Amino acid sequence: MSFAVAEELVVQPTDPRLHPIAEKVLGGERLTKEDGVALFETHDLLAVGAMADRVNRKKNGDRVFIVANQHINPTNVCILRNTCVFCSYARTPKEEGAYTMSVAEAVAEGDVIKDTPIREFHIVGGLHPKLKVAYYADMIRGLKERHPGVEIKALTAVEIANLARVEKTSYADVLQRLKEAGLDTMPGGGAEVFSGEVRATIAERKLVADEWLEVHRVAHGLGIRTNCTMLYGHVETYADRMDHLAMLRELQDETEGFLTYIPLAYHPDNNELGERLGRQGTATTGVDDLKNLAVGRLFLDNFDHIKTHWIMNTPKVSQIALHFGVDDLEGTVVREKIYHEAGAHTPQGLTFQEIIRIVKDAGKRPVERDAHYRELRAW
Ligand code: V47
Ligand code: SF4
Repeated sequence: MSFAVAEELVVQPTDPRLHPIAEKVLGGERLTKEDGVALFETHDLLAVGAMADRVNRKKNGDRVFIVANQHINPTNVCILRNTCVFCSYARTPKEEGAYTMSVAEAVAEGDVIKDTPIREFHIVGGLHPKLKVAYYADMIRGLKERHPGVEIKALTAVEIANLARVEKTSYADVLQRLKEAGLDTMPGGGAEVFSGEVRATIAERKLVADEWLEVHRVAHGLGIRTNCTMLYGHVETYADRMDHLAMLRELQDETEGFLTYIPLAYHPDNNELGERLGRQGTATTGVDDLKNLAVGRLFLDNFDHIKTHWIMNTPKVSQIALHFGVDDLEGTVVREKIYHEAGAHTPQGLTFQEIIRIVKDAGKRPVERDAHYRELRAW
């Protein structure tokens, strides 16, 4: 094929609204929130993907970061059980199906994976009215003793704020004590959508945007890197999505503490919101999933990594996403609970070999990472 033909094949935007945005992307200029809304509104999906792919390749080449990890959800008892109306996982203490693991049980959960050395435990759960910092600190210490070299990503900003409330202390005190026990990084959950109006509808009593951002600011100040998320595909508008992303970008400008951004696709089964919206059985579409990842890559110009959570996006859409600006794939997971309660039909875990295959089959290079995205092995 001649070079001229190859050049012809490079995706050009067919939607004229994307022309000024493409120019900004090519020139390395920061996008506005209005640009982001246009990217969500357009039907020119391939142009959005091509722009995001270009930005990603400049940052990460053909590397895709993978991790042998395991999720541990120590309790589903949550004081917000009746007000986070999108959540299918939480229970009241006496409700059927409520559980709280002992520290020993949670530590024993970490023994399940045998086919590859586990590198990261991801620990999140409900806001238990009685559990204290010592419970989580003992769990972190126990897992680290049993799995030398493992790293711990634990507790969302919402859980940290709840521990501070239960113990009548500051975010910094809670985080410092967990760091001393061995906490390495924090996951990005609980952000949902920052808009006050949306929060009033879907998560009335959850900590507000400024509080969520403050927990992460304090963590970054203590040297704890964190992730961030956005729960999309329910009642939020495109403008709400862009306001949310702008707040994340602003904090990243200030602290440079975020490692990766993960858009989370709303799952409508077995929760009050899905029932209210008449949405059961209708998860987000593949196009919206890909756009959320690509817009994240294009708008969050100060982030190195954009992660697809294959549990929610499916392994197939996640594989395609590797050509839509994504360089980070959620790991082996092992026993996922939160989204499977909400209707996810994906497996509860993938083997490390399956993850490597997904990446290689997409023409990309799998790179096993540690919690700080340092390269451990590449294929
Ligand atoms: O904050 C709850 C979401 C989050 C539903 O940091 C739901 O690497 C969809 O944040 N449909 C917790 N989403 C999980 C999370 C996460 C996941 C994977 C990786 C990382 C990371 C973080 O799950 C909650 C909420 O936004 N969630 N219910 C539901 N029905
Ligand atoms: Fe509790 Fe989190 Fe579910 Fe809200 S989303 S009810 S805080 S477990």
